[in-house]
Amino acid sequence: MKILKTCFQTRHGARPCRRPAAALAAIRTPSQPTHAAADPAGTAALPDTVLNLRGWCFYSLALLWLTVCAMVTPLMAAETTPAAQAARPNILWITAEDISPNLGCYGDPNARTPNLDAFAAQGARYTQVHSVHPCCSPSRSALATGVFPTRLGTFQHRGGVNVNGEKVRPFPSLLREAGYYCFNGSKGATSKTDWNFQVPKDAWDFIAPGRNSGREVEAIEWRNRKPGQPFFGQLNLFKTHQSQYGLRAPGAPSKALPEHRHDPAKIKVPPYQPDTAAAREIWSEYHERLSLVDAEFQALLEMLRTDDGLLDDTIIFFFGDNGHGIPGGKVWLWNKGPHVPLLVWIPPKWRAAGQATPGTVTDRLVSFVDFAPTTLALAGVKIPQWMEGAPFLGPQPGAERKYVYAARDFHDTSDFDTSRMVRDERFHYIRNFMPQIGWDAIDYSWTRAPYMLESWRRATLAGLTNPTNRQSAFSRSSKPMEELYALASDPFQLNNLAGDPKYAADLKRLRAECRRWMLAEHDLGLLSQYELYRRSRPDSPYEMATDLKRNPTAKMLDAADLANACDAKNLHPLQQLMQDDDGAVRRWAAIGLLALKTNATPARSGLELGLADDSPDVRMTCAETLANLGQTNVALPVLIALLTHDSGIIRGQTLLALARIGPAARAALPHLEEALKGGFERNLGSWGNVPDMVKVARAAIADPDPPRDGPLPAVVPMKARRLRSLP
Ligand SMILES: [Ca+2]
Repeated sequence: MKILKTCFQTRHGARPCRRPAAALAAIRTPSQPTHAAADPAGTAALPDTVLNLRGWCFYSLALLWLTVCAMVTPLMAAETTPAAQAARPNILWITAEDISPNLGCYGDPNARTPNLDAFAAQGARYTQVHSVHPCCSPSRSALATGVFPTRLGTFQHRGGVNVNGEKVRPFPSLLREAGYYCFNGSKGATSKTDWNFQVPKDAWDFIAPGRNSGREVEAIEWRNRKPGQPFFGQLNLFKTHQSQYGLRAPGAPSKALPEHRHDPAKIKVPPYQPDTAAAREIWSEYHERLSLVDAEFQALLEMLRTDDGLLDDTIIFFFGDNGHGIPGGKVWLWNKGPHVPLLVWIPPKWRAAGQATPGTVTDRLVSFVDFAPTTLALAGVKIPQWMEGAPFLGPQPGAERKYVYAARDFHDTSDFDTSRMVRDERFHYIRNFMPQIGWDAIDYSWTRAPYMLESWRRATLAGLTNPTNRQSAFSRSSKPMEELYALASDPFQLNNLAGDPKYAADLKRLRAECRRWMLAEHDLGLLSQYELYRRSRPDSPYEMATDLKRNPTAKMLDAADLANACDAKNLHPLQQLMQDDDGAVRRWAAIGLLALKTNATPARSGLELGLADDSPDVRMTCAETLANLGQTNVALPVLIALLTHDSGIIRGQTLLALARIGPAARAALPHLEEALKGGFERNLGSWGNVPDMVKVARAAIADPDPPRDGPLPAVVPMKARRLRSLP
């Protein structure tokens, strides 16, 4: 009776859904009858005899229907029979924005997450799960499709990529075809697609209004499925998002509920950051948010268990979509960027032997490309060919991975950067393709954590950070081509071992694996973002990737190897590469010359020829190089012209090039102001926060010597200023 009432009232949106927290008992309580199992025909309120008769009729008809369908269209029958539906578990993904494994169950001394810790104890806790990108939309594109963003073309954050739906489909579309009710967002959580490509109409039965719509989600969405229908739901907990912390001055009062507050004095700051009052403040804010999300998670669990009795028929994944939003995490490829927690609950009746039993802790390497195939496997749906990952749970898990991989590319208002990561059980390897720009080239975090970063800057100026390890990373204007970290002896990745002869063999192995992966994936990130879009039309980047004429991965990788060595010995081969037929290869040669700084002086005539190159990327890079060599008279007119290029990507990149050149580009400033009045921002696409970027660029060009001391400005200290004021 209770169940029928639940269904009825939910469909009319009138039923209050939450009950007082029963926290830890939630998982441990013996199962209640499930929605699907207890009431397959929606007749629970009827007398027993009627129920039995109707049930008999239902199953007889179902059997007849099954038989007919099996004779006519066997595949369709397998996907849509009520019998098949009844035999399938519900699956719920609960994602928390921007969290690293900073939960109590992962041993974090700062954490207070009792609900998630109790949940972990009743299922499996994965210690080595990695996103394929340290930021949201590329990560989510891989979660949805099981394909690496560098293969799909979705690696530039919010690049709005064309994904041909005949080639690659998000897995909820497949679940729906197999009879699942699929929803994104529900009461107590937000929706989030953010796949970096258009969400196909067939992907979801329901997507809740977005977080910015101002509309609260009232319905408990799993109740809107048909009786007996299994569901897949994705619920997003937003409160840990980077935007939710970092703007509180040290010592300012917390607005968190008393039970979620964390005392900054008790925070342990990780050693890759200086231990300052502002660092303690941002970490305590982050942990407040984690405690809040812990409570929100428990409320969802309560709805599922206490209100609807669905826990014993629902597989639950809890995980982060990328790492923490404190500088050094999200958007970088050190482990706090892609490394996330994953907790899995599989009800006993849906467990394959030995999987996710209470208290399981596993070090198995898992990648985000494995999530879609795993979810399909758990639902009993065939895994399509295009998926690159393998299931780590279900009836036939794939072999354990030896490596996980990730990429870092463009993010809001930042420089375009390109890095790749390969990690095995023992080592974390990063290959930087833009070593000529520093780790702080990405402005994103700096604008969102001003107090902490200002304190970091001041600690560096006062000599309180270690100049040789990662503590000083953000004060350097360039980065190495390769990084190698030993995970067991250096869990916080302080010391780069890439130059240590003791680790030469491991470096060689991981370097080779990185190259192998990039070639196997036809990594689209070696093309400039402008060329990625231009060359792929009218196809999708995914289809273009394997066309060696349009995406000559090996040739570009060879050129990048030469360019990224930043070695004057490569001057001549780089000059030769400037003659290559392909503009994408010439771009890498130009990047190599830019990285050589004054050592590129002998290449000046070639660089001047490059100012008239067909490729705007090449023109821009040659102009930046020449401006750095003092040739602003020839360089600036080219950059000024590019400020009004048809492509928003080129206009945006030119702005960043001018910012890097700095005061020497002052003559371009009036032209920039003119361009800004004349529709500079049109079609900028992925440039989510242009005004911030413009501020940074203006400051860098116009203000060569900002004051080093004095009070912290109310808003956003400029990254470019910092670059100039540090040694
Ligand atoms: Ca995120």
